[in-house]
Amino acid sequence: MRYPFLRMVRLSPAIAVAVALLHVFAAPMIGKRVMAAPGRMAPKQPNERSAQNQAEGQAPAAGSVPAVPEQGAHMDHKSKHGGAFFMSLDNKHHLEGVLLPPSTFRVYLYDDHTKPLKAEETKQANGTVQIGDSEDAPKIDLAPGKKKETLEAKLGDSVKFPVTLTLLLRLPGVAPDAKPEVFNFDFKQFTDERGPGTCTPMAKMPNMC
Ligand SMILES: [Cu+2]
Repeated sequence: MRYPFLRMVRLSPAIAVAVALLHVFAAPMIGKRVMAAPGRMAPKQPNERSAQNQAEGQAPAAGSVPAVPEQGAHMDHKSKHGGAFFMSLDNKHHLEGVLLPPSTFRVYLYDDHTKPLKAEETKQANGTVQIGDSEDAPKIDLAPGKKKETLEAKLGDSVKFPVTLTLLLRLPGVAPDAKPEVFNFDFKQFTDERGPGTCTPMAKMPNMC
């Protein structure tokens, strides 16, 4: 999905306002963070359903009402390491995934102000990653990385580009037996850690990418 942000500056103010309004109204249609990928036919998990509800403008399911964002939170939705940036459904966290040679998938965890989590907070998160988007794919555990705010997994020799990775993540504050939140990453190549990265907007993201 590509937005004409850069071109907007060349438009007249009236057209710019119209484009901005279109952006706001169109975003729920195209901002689905969890996409129904082909071949993933199993019933949606609760968190996926609530993402759908948000995307369709419905009230979130009971128990998943997002907290009111703190002042100053959610002002920064830019990747920091050239990776794919997401906001989580709990409205309290952000994350970024990178794929590094030879086969390391690393997830950076951030708070609502996009500050890196502390080591003790990162320890409260856990997750798995699957190669591809099939629920039957083997789940590879994520373990704490060298940097305090990271979780990592080695994917072995099975990474062939383009590759989709499915991250199932429980963020800090989530019950240990809760359904993990699902994030899909599409990598065409290894991450350029100095590159601009990407950001996937979602409904209810207060200050989009
Ligand atoms: Cu945010």
